[in-house]
Amino acid sequence: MQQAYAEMIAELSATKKVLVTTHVRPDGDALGSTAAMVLGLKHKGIAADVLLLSHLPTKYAFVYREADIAWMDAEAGFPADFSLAGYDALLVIDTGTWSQLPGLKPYVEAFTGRKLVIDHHLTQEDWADRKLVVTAAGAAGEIIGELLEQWQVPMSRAIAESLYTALVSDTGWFQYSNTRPFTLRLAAQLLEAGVDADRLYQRLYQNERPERVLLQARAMQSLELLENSRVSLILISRDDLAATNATTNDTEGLINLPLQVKSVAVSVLLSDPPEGGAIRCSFRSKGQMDCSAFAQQFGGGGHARAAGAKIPGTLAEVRERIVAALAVAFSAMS
Ligand SMILES: [Mn+2]
Repeated sequence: MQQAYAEMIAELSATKKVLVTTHVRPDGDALGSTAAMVLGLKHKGIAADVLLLSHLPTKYAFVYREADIAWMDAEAGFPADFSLAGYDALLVIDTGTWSQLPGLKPYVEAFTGRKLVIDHHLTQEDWADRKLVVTAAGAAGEIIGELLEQWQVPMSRAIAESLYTALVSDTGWFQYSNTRPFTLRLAAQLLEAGVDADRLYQRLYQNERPERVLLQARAMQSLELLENSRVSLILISRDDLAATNATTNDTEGLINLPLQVKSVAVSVLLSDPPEGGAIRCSFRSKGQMDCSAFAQQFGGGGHARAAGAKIPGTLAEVRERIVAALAVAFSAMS
């Protein structure tokens, strides 16, 4: 594994200008990891630009603002003058699959520079020239933290705050099973570098817009318990979003709420995006069911305990399909 880090560092050291990007709908890990990486590259005298495939989410905008990270936004299409031609390398962080990188593939296929991936997801596709994939890492931020240390980049407060945001976002503030001793050792280093954890906690968890909490209240009214209360199902319709003035981003984290029920082994959230297109399906498990395998039967993927898929159809149709597949999965288990 040390060798894999050394090889990625050698790749990056050979560049003068890198484009850093991450998955669509970036979360705290995606944004914190890319911010820390850009700061690390700049420290090494390497120019780095950021491309986001979605708008910068309001909740995490502070990560980029405070680290003084500029970014291009391709949510509404790629900028007319966008090109990879000026870059020595493309560095994709926190995903390794095209489905998470909408619109990017034609640019990457025409790109003659190095294609690099740093990720912690199980689901991978083979298109990169070099990959640093650590599936044991709770967050991509752990891999970036390790890489920057091996590259001897000093742990500035801005890097530390970015990485702390990455860690706490993907580990549920160190509560989920993906938290490992390394996660906490790195977190300790980040605190020593000056992270204000209380301020970050308030920013991330006590900073909600009322629209989001109203959406939660409405979504929870749709809660169904299936399979002997081992499965929870929440539906979010376009009406729910419209009535509460909430956006798709406001659904983040909602899937965790039913897991507080003791009997619930798997939580499922289906939402109908207001912009149209396939139903977004999210799956969370306490460990009995492999969500990644479950999602793969619908063309999705992810981790064993957290995965997702996009399934075409109406909310009711997709609900039927998911409920039927869950019945099969649970009959195989018991
Ligand atoms: Mn991640």
